Amino acid sequence: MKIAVVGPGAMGTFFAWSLARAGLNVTLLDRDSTRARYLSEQGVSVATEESEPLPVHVPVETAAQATQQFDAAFFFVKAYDTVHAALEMQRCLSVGATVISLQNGLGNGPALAGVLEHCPVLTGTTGHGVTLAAPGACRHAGAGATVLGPHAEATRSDCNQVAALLSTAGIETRVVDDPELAIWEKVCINAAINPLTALLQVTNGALAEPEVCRDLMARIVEECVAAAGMLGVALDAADRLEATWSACAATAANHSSMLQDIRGGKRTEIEQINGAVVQVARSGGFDAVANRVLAELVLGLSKRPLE
Ligand code: KPL
Repeated sequence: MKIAVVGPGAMGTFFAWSLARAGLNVTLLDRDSTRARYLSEQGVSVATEESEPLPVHVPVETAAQATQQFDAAFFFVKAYDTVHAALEMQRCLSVGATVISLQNGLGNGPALAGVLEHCPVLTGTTGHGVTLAAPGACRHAGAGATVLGPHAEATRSDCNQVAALLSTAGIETRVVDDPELAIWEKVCINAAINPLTALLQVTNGALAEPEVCRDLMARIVEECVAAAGMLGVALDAADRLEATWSACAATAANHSSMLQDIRGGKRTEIEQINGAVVQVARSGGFDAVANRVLAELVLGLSKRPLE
C-alpha cells in the first residue's frame, strides 16, 4: 500500500517518521519543492525527552512532482489549507483511495469530502504532543489517544485497516462510530489550551498550575460544550474540563501548535477552532464570549506578534 502524508509540520513529520520506521511505503508531501529536496536528503527525525533525534529516510516531494498513485493519504496541513491540499492531491490518489484527517479544528471532513468526492473519508483526532524544532526535526513531548471513524463513503473495515496500519507504526488507534464526537472533544481541549498558550507564551503544562486561568479555561470549555450541543453532539462540561487538564499534564513540555505558529510568524488555526465554535454558537443565538475574545486577541497577535 502506498501511503501519503500531506503536510510536513510537526504532526505530519511525526506520522511519516513513525510509518517509515515501521517499514511502510510512505511519502511525505510538501508544498515547498526546495524544502522537499532538503528533507529527502536529510531524512526526518523524532526526539523524545529520553532519546536523541533518530533520523529515518522518507521520500519527500510536492504533489505536482508525485508520479505514483497513493492508496491512502493522511492530511496534516493546517485546517485553513485543507481544501487547497485536497485539490493538489486529486491527481495523485488512486481510485477510491482512503483519505484521513486527524487535523485540529472543525470542518476538515466536509472539506475533504467536498473535493475528493469518491474517496472514503475518515476523520478523527490525535492527542500526541509534537513540536517542530526545525524542518523535518520534531520533538515528541507526550502520547495521547488517536481516534478515527467514518465521515463520508467510509466503512468500518476502511477504519479498521487504517487503525491497524497506525498501530503497526506504534500509534495506537481506536475506531469509533461517531468521529464528530471525538472531534468536538478535541476542539474543547484545543480551544482552551491553544490560544492561552499562544497569548501567554507558555508550555501546555504551565496552564495546569492552579493560579493560571482556571476559571477562564472552564468558561471556554463550557461554551464549546454548549455549541456542540446545538449540533446534537452531547458532551459533559466537567468531563471535558477534566480531559483538558489531563491533556495539559500529558503534553506538559509541549509548545501548542498555536504557540509554534505565532512564534514562527505563521497564520494560526484560531478561526477553525475558537472562531468556528463562535460561529456555531451564533447560529444557535448564543454569544460564546470567551471564545470570541480569545479569537480576536489571537488574530490581533498574528498581525502584531509579541516582541
Ligand atoms: O493538539 C494540540 C495542539 O497543540 O494543537 C495539543 C493537544 C494542545 C497538544 O499540544
